[in-house]
Amino acid sequence: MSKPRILVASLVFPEVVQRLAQHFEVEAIAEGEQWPQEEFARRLADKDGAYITGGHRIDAALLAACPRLRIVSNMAVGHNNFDVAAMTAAGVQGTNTPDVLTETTADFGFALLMAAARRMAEAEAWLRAGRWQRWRYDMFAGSEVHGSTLAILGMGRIGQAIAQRGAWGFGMQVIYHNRSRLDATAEAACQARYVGMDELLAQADHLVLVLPYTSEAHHIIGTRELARMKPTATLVNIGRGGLVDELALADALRGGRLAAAGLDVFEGEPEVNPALLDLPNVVLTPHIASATVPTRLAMANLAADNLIAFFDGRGALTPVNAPVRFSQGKNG
Ligand code: 8YV
Repeated sequence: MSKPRILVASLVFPEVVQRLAQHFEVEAIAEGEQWPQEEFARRLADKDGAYITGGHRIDAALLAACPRLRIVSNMAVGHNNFDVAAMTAAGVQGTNTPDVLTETTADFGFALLMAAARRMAEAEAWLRAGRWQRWRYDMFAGSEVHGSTLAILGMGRIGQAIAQRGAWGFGMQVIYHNRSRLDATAEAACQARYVGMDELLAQADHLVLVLPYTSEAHHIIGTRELARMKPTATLVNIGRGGLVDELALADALRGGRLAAAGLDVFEGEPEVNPALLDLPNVVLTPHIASATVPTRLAMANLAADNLIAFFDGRGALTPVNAPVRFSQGKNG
């Protein structure tokens, strides 16, 4: 019986590639290489499975060109790069890496909130530029974090972990909006109160976006929403760049209609909108919310475990669509 063929299309820990190679015939991208979508599709055409980190789009056209493909394992919890309906229709299993990154990502979301509200990046750049001649009472005076109102849009696992940090660590009033309301036990665990979108925007001292990106959530924060927020408020985005209309945000930050922002994700990443790059009151980080060594290793191993469990017949561990069963006969 030949081993399933796997394409590892993004760089990942060498030890994880070695693990995969014990189970599969592996073709892996090498340091310095880049596979644009067409090259990715060409290499995937004769593979049974793919290991990716979210950069590649899995849609109907790609699936039609990859008749052997049975599973795509995403090393990320967000899977907006998957056309889940097309994958299900093609009998292709999609998997992601939930849970293992929850607390780490929440830590970073909170760090970004604090950095933006307390003007840390701006102050640091100023100090490094040698501009600190004397201390002033109003130097980099920002907004309060403890005791303020923390508003969370998207109350999944990461949203709840951020809420807990705010409520229990910083004595914040936590409000949230989500497609569905949490049950009473979950609300009590993070001391969070469910509100409508308008109230969320109006009450927020700090608004954190942590909802999944879908076409309905495209630019969920734009000119209209920003106008409803307090001019002293902070906006933090650790979800996906497409949640925010970046030009509207840059405009609000420049015009003093929003105090500060912290962004870890960008609509055209790795390109960053030049309108944001020039602003002092936005903290910009390169999509690193889950980036600790132990968490990235846990994500990488879970993505590998999904492939291993799928092809040995146990079924994927963390599927995002209806479970698909692998049978050796199907691919010959
Ligand atoms: C990933 C993320 O590191 O898991 C997600 O959805 O955004 C990050 O944790 C990134 O997508 C690359 O895999």
